[in-house]
Amino acid sequence: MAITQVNVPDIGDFDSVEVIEVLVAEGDQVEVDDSLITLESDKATMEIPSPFSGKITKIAISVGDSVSEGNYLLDIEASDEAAEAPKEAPKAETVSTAMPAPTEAPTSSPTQAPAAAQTVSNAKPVNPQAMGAAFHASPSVRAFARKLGVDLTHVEGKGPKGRIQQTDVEAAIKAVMSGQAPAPGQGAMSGSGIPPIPGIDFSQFGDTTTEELGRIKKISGKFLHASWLNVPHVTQFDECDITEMDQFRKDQKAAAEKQGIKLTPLVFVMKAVVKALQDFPSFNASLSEDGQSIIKKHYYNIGIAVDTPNGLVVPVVKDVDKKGIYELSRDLMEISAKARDGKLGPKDMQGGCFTISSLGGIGGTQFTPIVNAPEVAIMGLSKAKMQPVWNGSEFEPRLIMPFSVSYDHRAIDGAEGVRFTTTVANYLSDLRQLIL
Ligand code: CAO
Repeated sequence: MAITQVNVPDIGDFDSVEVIEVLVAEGDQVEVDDSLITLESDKATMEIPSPFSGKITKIAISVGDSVSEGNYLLDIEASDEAAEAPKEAPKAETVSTAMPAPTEAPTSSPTQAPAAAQTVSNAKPVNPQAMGAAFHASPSVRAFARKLGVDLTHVEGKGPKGRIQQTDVEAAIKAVMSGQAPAPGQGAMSGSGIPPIPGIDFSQFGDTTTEELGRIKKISGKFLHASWLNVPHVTQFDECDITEMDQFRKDQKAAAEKQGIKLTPLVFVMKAVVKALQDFPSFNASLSEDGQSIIKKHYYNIGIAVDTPNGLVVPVVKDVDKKGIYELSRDLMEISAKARDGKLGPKDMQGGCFTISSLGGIGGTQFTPIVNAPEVAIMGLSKAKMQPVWNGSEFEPRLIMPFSVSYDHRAIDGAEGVRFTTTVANYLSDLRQLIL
């Protein structure tokens, strides 16, 4: 059986390229096209395929050597059919010289071209793979990663010059499988590959106890995280003068109580918000799943964030546009009681268009609520306070309520955002406008 010397084939304009991988060992059996060596220039990585099947009898280069076209790489003892094949097989058409194989492999340095009599430049043309700026990896490593569905942009290369090796891909898979690293895209729920927060053993600093999160916190946490990561949020801060509104509320309070109704500022805000949603339909909307369309809703259901001992829930008050202040107050009392008793059904929480989160009964000056996706906007109410307001000739005590609106910037522009908050503030400062 003939021993055939394999040299560096035509590698285009590249000269003196580094051997970064020797993919075979002496004694290995190879088939036609099996990758033998990987070369890397500053622009591309290239694998040298085997021109025939046979056994590797000698390897003349090692990782780190520099080689050019014609340099001696290794010897293959071609199998019987393979020895014949180069003449017949179409793949062998690229053989540039067909000299008899040397009986002894030359000992020349890989950077020197072997003597013509010893040279069989038989390799097929290589397929250089351009090196992206993102990572360096040989074609065999790329192929390995592709086979296992690993995105190499998420793999840290530990090879020379940060090159990604097969062992790096294996380590990345192992880290995900063992839970030490999140699968790329998993943490983000949208493929953003967020670096994980490292786990810390806090007991090294003092006593700790660990309590599992409640069911509602786990569920709402997932939705909040998805919205936080998927929705480009903008929060517009504003404030409104609710002096007259609150006076009206107080005037109605006793009468309302007689009917078992507790009147709070929230119901007035709900009415003002709905009127503003009618003025600004893109706030009463959702984006289509592909993000290419806006779905405007012609009904006005408002979600109300309710704080319960088990966590945050958002029941929905339906048809707010069709209801008066008393009816809305009744609905609000009913859903908050159901929420706190853990008796809300799925229907109570469906169909919302816009959400209000009111912390006004507790305190705070401003906060940035997270959009309750797929809705596109949410309002946060903070505690109203008496403040001195300049009326042009003197300071007047006025009840000022700070509020914010967070919105999905894909659906709503900034100018529209502030027009919306200004409009809500106007309605709340003069409730008569709601009946115009
Ligand atoms: N400024 C000043 N006072 C306010 C106010 C505001 N913005 N909003 C409510 N108040 C007053 C009410 O008038 C009431 O006082 P009176 O009894 O003297 O009239 C008191 O605060 C308590 O109101 P409330 O909270 O019981 O009622 P509400 O209608 O304002 O709110 C509900 C109902 C269910 C929204 C509320 O109880 C709640 O759960 N809020 C928390 C929501 C939450 O956790 N959001 C955060 C989401 S993000 O994590």
